[in-house]
Amino acid sequence: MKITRLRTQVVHLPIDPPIVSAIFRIESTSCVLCFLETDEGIVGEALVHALNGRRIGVLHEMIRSLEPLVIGMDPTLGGSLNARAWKEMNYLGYEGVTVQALSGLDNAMWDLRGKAAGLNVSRLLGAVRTAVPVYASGELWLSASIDQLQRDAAALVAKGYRAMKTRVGPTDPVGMVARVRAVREAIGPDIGLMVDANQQMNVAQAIRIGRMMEELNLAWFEEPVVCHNHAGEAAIAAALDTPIASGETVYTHRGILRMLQAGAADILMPDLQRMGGATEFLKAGALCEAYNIPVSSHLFPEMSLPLLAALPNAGYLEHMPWFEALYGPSIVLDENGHAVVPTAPGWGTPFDPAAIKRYAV
Ligand code: SMN
Ligand code: MG
Repeated sequence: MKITRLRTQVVHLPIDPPIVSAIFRIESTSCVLCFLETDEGIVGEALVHALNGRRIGVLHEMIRSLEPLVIGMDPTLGGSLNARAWKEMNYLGYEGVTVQALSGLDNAMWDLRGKAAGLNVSRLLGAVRTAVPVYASGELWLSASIDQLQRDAAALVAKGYRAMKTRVGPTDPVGMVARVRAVREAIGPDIGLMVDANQQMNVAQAIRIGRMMEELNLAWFEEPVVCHNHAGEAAIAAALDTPIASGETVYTHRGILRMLQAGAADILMPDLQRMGGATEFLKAGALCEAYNIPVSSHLFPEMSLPLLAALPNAGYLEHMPWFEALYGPSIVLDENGHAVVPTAPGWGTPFDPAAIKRYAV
């Protein structure tokens, strides 16, 4: 089998109503859909995204520039892609748009490999499980009132979720903790609850607010401080009983390795796009295993689910529902509130062609 063409399609997905975290107001996400076509008619699919439609053109252009790396390649012999991509990317560097673009090609290649073998990516890798613990991440934003937080949290439990994440900011610690407490009261003691500060606190603020939240029995306190401050993250992790989660903003397995070496967090959450695709995500997962650190995914639930199913040290799948506009209802919960791993070949969750037409730019 040989790859004959990289086809790309930009789509624009509105997020309505807009959502607010400590770092962003988000009104939409745009995606570059990547399709690797082959001489056997099998097509590998993946997506790469950019918030609020900003710089999606840059990402698209970068992806297009990598097409020569895959033309003529047999996807089941595609292990040289990354080594050749690093040479290509040397001048622009190994963080940012270069690596994010590579993720589109690498992830489409993994879809092709699964489809060529007739196996879901999870089973191609030798799956550890058929369902993965999942948390709801698409609600409970800073834009919600306390009443709405409680209503939305209760509704998530009613839908079958056994865990969910809310957001916090650095201002008004007492008010902020009251919001998290309100969610805890709405869901009871047995549902997992995470909070995410999106890097907007300093170390002292994070330790103070973290101590105020200890009694709420959080599953984790995420990205308390700026993503480069691994020493600060480590100080917060040492000061609090609540586990610290971080890692969504670092690049490739080397970024994850630096965090592990610094003892930056109790739970690492590599982002499939910032890793540079599944090949790097799996390396990051293995490094975390060596450090006895659980791995949770960041965004991209449809592609992250089969990967977490194959990691012995998998933690929670983040269920961010934005991409369901393209796939249809993609994350199915079982009776334990875990996400059922698809069994169809490749990622096992194909794009809906009608949805692509609807959202095409
Ligand atoms: C997040 C990341 C990107 C966009 C919105 C929210 C957040 C998360 O950090 O972890 O989901
Ligand atoms: Mg986060």
